[in-house]
Amino acid sequence: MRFPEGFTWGVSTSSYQIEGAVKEGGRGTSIWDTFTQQDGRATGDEACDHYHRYAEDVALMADLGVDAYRFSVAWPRIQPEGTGPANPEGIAFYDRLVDALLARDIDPVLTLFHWDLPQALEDQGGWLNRDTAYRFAEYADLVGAALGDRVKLWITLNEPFIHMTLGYATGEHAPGHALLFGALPAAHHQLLGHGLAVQALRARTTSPISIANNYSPAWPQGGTDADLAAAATYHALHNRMFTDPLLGRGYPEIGLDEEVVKDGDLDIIASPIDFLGVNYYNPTGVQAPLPGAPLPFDLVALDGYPITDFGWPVVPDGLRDLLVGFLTEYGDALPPIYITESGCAYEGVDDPQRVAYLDSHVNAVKAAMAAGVDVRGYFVWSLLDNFEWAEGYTKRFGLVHVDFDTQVRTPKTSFSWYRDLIQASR
Ligand code: GBH
Repeated sequence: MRFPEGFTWGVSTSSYQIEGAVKEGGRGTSIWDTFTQQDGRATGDEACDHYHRYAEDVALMADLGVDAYRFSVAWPRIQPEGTGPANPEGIAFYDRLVDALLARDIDPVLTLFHWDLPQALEDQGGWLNRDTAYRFAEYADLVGAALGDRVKLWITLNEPFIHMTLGYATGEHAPGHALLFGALPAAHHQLLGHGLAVQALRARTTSPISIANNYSPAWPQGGTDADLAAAATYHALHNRMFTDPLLGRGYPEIGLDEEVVKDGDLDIIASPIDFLGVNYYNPTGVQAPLPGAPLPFDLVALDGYPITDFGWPVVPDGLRDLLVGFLTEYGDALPPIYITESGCAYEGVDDPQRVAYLDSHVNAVKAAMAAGVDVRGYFVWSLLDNFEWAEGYTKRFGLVHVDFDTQVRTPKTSFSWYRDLIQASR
């Protein structure tokens, strides 16, 4: 089976991971600036210097032959303090980027929030504060007003589950709170902000609008009822919590405090979306917790699979199962799907493991499509090696190698492979 005509091949990045220039263009401070200033951590101060080198990066994408580029807007470039009118210099940067893409026939796919919250909003409680949802809608309106005529697909949030978990439950990411289940309001407020932003954007654009979720099939390790129940609980938390309410089904039972969810919130969250953005890396192994453990599940490594430089298992079947599972779970309520991130960390400019990884995952998408899932596009994470959050610059996900001393870009073996795949599927 060939990919249908009009299937979108793309690459993804995010603002804090590539832009650098954190003090330029009137940009305010984000939670990631604050977080990385501690304990000698790597920072995104320079990252890939994309803020200055975007034209070179767009030229690389034109060579690659992609149909679309998914990037994110840094909220603190648009509203340095998280509120108030748009900063013209911030808008101007994304204006230039969008026009450069369109000039090369590359569709701009814009994510409004990929984790770099203005620090001023974190000072008011960040996503634990319900107000942040309303601030987010105002920000969405400003970006919509500026770019609504040219962006081809809109994505409100990137991976609210991961942002809640690593940012608010374990503290591995900014803003660094370790609240365990106390983090759940950060999920609800992100989803509320998503719904409000969808409504704001509708007035500004006719382009499709959605969200990009991280999905991980919960694979029970061990066959006891308790193992199956633990896997179901993890599935509800990681996957269903960020999908059921979008599709009008309300929240699964995951212990979200009833007082956090106000009357009318679920209607706002269920504002119709035009597609579902799916970021997939790997399934999660789940077992019953030991007696007295703090969480209702125990996450365990999946044995028997190759692993990437990050230690994550390579499981293309997980992607096929995930997509086919959506069809079973949501049926007619399931909108078309874009794979908004898929990729892996490996060293080297010659990267046959990345080629094998991407090839097997593209085939998993094909298999899901053959089983009836409506997938419209596939975006590789990432165009460039970049700032990999808690791991700094030690994990390389790019199709293009970046020398972080010289900023020299070198296309990898996987870049040529992806270019050939795109050409062959036209
Ligand atoms: C995405 O998050 C982000 O959107 C992106 O910014 C980031 O650079 C990219 O992925 C690569 O990290 O079961 O122990 O093997 C991905 C979130 C969380 C997905 C950890 C994979 C594996 C945990 N990831 N998960 S494990």
